[in-house]
Amino acid sequence: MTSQSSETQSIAAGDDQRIVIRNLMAGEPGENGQDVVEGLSAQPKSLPPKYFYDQHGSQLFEEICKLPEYYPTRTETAIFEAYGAAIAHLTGPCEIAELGSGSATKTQILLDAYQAAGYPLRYLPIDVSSTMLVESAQELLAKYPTLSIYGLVSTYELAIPHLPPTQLTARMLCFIGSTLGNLQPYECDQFLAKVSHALKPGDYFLLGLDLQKETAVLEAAYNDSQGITAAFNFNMLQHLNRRFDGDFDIAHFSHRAYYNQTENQIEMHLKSLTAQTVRLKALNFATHFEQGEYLLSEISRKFDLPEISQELDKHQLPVLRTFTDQNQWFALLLCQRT
Ligand code: AVI
Repeated sequence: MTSQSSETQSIAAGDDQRIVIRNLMAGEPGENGQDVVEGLSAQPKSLPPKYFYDQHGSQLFEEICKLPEYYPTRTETAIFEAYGAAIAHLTGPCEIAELGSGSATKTQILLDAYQAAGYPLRYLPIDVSSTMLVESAQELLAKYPTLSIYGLVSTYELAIPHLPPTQLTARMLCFIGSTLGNLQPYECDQFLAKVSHALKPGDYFLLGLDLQKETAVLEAAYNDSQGITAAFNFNMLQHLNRRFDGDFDIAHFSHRAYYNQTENQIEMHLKSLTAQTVRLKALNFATHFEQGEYLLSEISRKFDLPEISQELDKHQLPVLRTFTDQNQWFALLLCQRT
């Protein structure tokens, strides 16, 4: 990779310049942990799910996606395989932007469909991990000779208003994997407002959502028999220990995940097994846990199609087509900005 400025970098692939990567986080202050202090001072205690994703947490999440009990990833992948060509046909030529692009595995199914349709290929991946972004971009450039890439190392919030002008006739912004479900309803509303604002009339929004279903299926997906989801949950505490010089002892917590049928959401908690005080020295902060006290580490909302369609309508993002699997466990919604 060759540096053009502190913020913008480009990778030369052979002698063509098919890729630009811009780092929007370069000048950002690091985490100051204020959200940790707020969450641990609240009643009930909670932590922002972004603290799952240090390097180890991201690896554990990749493992979760392959678990037999964790149906969302393979179900969504199957929907992409079945309907990638239909999506390409409906949108016509358009560039594909993806929030939280990661390894871009599912997006490659779309790129294959756009390539097969003879469309120009332009991809705008957005991810907080620059390593992941650069590695997956290099793989894609090698696989698709006509592809051009404009990547942003960024959070969703920062990236959405910083997307570059569209080069093709339209743009499709993808937010897949049901990550929308990890946002509280008010955050979801703010997020959809930003998406709507960033798209032009005629642009597309492709949204992957996990749907409401039998409690047993949902609870098994977050309580896998190999304990990978539990390790993912505990890793949040280990991450905080490292980051803020903390003394969480994971032996004094247990993993709890259950479906809240009133809120239609999986809630993942860390349950304190003893009365204990935990310190985060770098934040000059200590908190006390009662024996049996729960700390909420994540919600994962499960959606109802008519309800989310109404939400999308409210944000000028009506659903053009819904693609789902045989069991109606997961849905890909192709929305078009009005
Ligand atoms: C990233 N997100 C959509 C996952 C989910 O299912 O809510 C995170 C996860 N948490 C536990 N397992 C997977």
